Amino acid sequence: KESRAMKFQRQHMDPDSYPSNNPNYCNQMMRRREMTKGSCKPVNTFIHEPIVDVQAVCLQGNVTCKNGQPNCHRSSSSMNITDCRLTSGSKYPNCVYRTSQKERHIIVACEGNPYVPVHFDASV
Ligand code: T3P
Repeated sequence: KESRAMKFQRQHMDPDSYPSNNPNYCNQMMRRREMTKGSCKPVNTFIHEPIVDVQAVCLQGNVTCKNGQPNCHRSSSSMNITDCRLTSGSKYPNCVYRTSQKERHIIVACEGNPYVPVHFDASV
């Protein structure tokens, strides 16, 4: 079974593609990473940084998560990310996304031993 840590990697990690200006990036990646099965996931962020650097965020500044839980962490450095947002006219199974490149601090929730990212909370 897929662990929460593995799911985070599937949904949010893309270390090897440097933010390209491919307007189809999200349409391709949201499908390839299985976030368009059953429904179109409305918002999803991919992180273009080495996995070790993203795992290290769990040791960085502790912040409260949007849902009130205490286990979120804000990256001390800004990171290269791509936000994928479902377009308003898009109808399942045709999931159409807007792709936007950003450089932001990320906020992730961490869990377990080892203490690793399991949820992407926000970028700031
Ligand atoms: P997950 O918990 O699987 O990481 O908040 C609902 C989902 O939207 C959550 O999925 C994270 C995702 N999300 C992003 O990926 N980027 C964002 O900037 C925000 C606000 C949410």
